Amino acid sequence: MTTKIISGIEFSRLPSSYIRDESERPRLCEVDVSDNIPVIDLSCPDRTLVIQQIGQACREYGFFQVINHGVSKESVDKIIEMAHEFFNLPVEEKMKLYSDDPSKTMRLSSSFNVKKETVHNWRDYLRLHCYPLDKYMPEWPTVPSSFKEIVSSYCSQVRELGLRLEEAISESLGLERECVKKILGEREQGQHMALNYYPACPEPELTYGLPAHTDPNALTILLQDLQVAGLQILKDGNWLAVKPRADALVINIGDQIQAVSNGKYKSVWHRAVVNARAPRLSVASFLVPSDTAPIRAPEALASGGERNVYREFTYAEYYKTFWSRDLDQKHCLEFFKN
Ligand SMILES: O=C(O)CCC(=O)C(=O)O
Repeated sequence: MTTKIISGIEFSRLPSSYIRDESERPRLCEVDVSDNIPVIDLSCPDRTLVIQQIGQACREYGFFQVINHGVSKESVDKIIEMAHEFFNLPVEEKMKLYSDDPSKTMRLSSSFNVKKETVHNWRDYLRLHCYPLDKYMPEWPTVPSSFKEIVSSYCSQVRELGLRLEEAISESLGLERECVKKILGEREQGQHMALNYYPACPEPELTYGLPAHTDPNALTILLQDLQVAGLQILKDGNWLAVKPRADALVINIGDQIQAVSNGKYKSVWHRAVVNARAPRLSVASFLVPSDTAPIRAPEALASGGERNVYREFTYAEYYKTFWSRDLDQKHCLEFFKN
């Protein structure tokens, strides 16, 4: 990379280090925009129905949207506005936070894993650890001055939503409500956040914001820019564009829930594409197992005729494997198969 970050820098052509081989390009005209992923209303009083809808979405898509999710509109609006403000800061200001070391608990970086990848991605991102807040907040950015207040409030609300969803996912697998949460480390589960910024791209057909990947964590809660679409998921071998919806958050199953469900729910490939018209922003919140919790499917899902698809591991071990590679290689869970 000639510059370490791309937000705030003018490009008339896509630098060659971002150009994918012809066979790997996004082929944007072939993407399906006719469908949308399931929308689940969490305020529905019929809990059995909600659990059944969640189970079906997890089996068929690995993705769903939630509305009436409990994260306030005020908080959503504020974090989007603040994130734009952050990425519009002068390059020198942002570079004070730059690091390409994935083990850092707060860093601004670019692309995905610049030390491991051969082709770069058209994205800058600020990655934060967010739980426990009192441990990590002191190292968060202090510019814009509202950063800590806005992000901490958003994180707390998203965490509650994530824990509720883990309960519903547990029940949808026929398990006790608390079962999945317990395996992942109960309330000690960690939480990370990526504020993703994809600047307008001079040649969007040649590159990605993020190439196809699955998420290494348990559950992802994504807030999408309303103005600019870019998230696409792989469904039955075709890429499907997820239309941003004003009142919704996008949820996807990560690798850890795939492991805990013994492969019944899939951590689905998804990607972010870029466009020439406008920058795009997304806020991804990740619930992650506590570092030492033994990750394995409960007996109810891996007994009788059903063998355990994955060996037991810890998230610390998994995370190290995930970040030791480029992003769009084979599914990281393949390394943990029995
Ligand atoms: O920006 C998006 O829509 C996708 C973000 C994503 O997949 C990620 O942060 O892992």
